[in-house]
Amino acid sequence: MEPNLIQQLINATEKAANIARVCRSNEALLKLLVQEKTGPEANARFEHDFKTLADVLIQETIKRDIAAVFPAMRDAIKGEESPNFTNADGESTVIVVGETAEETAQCLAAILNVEAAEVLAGEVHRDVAYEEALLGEIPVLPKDLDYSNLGIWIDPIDGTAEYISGDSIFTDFPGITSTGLDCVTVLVGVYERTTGIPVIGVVSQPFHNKLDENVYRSLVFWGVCLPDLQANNCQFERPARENRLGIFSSSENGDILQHIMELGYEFAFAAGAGHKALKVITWEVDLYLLSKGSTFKWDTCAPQAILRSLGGDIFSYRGSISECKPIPLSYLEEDEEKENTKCNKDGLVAVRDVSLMDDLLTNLAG
Ligand code: 2IP
Ligand code: CA
Repeated sequence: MEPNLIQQLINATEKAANIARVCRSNEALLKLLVQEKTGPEANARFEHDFKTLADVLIQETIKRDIAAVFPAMRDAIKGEESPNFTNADGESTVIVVGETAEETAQCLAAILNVEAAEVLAGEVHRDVAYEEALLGEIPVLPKDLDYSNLGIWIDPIDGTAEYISGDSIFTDFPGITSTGLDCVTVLVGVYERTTGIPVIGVVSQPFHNKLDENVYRSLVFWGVCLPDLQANNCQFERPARENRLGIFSSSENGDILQHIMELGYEFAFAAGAGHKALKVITWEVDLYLLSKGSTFKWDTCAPQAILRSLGGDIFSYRGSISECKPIPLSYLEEDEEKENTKCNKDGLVAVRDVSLMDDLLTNLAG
């Protein structure tokens, strides 16, 4: 059977979730994770912290696994972190996922103790085939899909602060966590290189289902939106609620919140860009609006593809206001080079129902 990119992305995401979980459940690794970069126990040999290493390792693992099956995509699989680690003496180590667990462990042992290196390498090289009933039926992708025209943005761990601290605080709204492990997501988004349009997304919550102390199972959402194929496992009904509900960063600008309140919205405040976008996908909220440029391509590509498969989208906040019409976020590589940023610098508005944009644009333009 032909390998299926959606299933491969789901498997890669689950492997990422396993690595993220093992870093929290293994005592030696957790100690490294919560270690203060500047504290006396800090990893003095390297200027990056362990959190960054976990991110890089997950990112490089996903790259290797996807490129092995879809070599045409190899050069366009990108993430937040660079795989180069430089120590205090200016010596550089590149995190390389090897052919075998032994090779990878050897590379990691340049930075970590041997036990930690072996545990992590074991996860990197474990075969993962994630097949839960909740995934639904994964469609066969079109035969003529040009894989060399597809690029990938990876956020190995979104909500890193929540990942490290782990403490949960809940909002007044059912199912919506304000901070905590539920706000942590793994985001893998695929976009079309010639158009900059996001076409496939996988979002996983590695800590969604707590089975036991330190034992969690992921909840995985996927969506595909190609010209002749729209599918997803996100057919949620909008829960009954009196008012429209918006979700925001706790640092959102007060004047903007005031405008949105005047439109009849209630507010929930939560951490994690991927987590907030996911709440729009599940329709637990109607809107995620961020007026600042504090998210990046890797935060939005995956949820935007899923939202598009549902008839929703993620728009540029300031771009839409200045054009007086909804302008979707784009992943065109030439724009990125021109603007010299991977940031969604004009903010964003994520909606499942795009007709909500009319009201917002009329009222926020002023
Ligand atoms: C962060 C993370 C933060 C979010 C910020 C993202 O990514 O999702 O939670 O801020 O925009 O860039 P906020 O929670 O205020 O929305 P990362 O954790 O990968 O740095
Ligand atoms: Ca992020």
